[in-house]
Amino acid sequence: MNEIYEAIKTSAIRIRELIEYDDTGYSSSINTTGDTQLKIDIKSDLVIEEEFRKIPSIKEIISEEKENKTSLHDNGIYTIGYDPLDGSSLIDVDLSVGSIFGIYEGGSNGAHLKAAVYVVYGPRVELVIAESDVKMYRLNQKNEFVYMHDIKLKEKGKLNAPGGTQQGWSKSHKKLIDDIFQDGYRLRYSGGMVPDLHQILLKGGGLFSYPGTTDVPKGKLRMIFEVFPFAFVFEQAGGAAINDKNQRILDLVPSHPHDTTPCFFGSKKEIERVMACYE
Ligand code: P6P
Repeated sequence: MNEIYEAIKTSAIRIRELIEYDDTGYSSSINTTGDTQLKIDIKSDLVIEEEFRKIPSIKEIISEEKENKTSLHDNGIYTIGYDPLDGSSLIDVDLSVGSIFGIYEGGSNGAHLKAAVYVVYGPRVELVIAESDVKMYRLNQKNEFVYMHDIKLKEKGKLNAPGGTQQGWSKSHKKLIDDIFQDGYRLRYSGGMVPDLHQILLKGGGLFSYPGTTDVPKGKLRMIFEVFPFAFVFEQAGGAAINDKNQRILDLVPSHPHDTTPCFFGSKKEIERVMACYE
């Protein structure tokens, strides 16, 4: 697994260069989810694929920027689902973005996840690796990722990150979000899943929600390369992650590589409130 982490670190350093200096204009292509691809989306995807091709233990990759799986090594054991540059449209307004990786073995359902990694490209570049625990690293001036500390969620937090088009929320979801704000939680939502979840993890907890809405009933966030990896991180950090049927996210089975799900990530107490709301 360490050779995979090293490849992700190398990719992160190369992608950080693209973010700072490359063209963030739109390409002429559209990805499977229907997003118009930025040139930087495609370049970041190629960087990661190039680094992963060097690793014999990687059997195949599933990228948000590609329609189908890509086989790398017949004798490999890991499937890596990844979003090379999540929230890339935020680069043009100089907000933080990220890369997300799920490392699976024997399939690409939540239950097959063995580790999760994400990178935040913000004022600093930080990398988080979740296995049995959650460890955070920060890029130094010598382009080394230095271990900073473990990440643990408190039972109850203070931040509320409500995603999705509000006019499309159900009445019960709107009441859940309003009640949480009535209890004094602070609004923290940038539209970038990686920095928004990283903030909740570092600040001890809260709730990130991206529900099903009238415009996207199954939610917007993709299971294999966005939702499963962060569900793994939140559980290993002492929190929880469920869908709108009170099912554990990591028990879900995607119907196709780009399948989405409504999702709630948070500290234990906040997830209990979601469960009561969606009972
Ligand atoms: P909305 C970015 O495009 C993204 O996929 C996630 O990073 C983010 O959480 C979500 O979409 C934001 O979606 O509908 O709130 O703009």
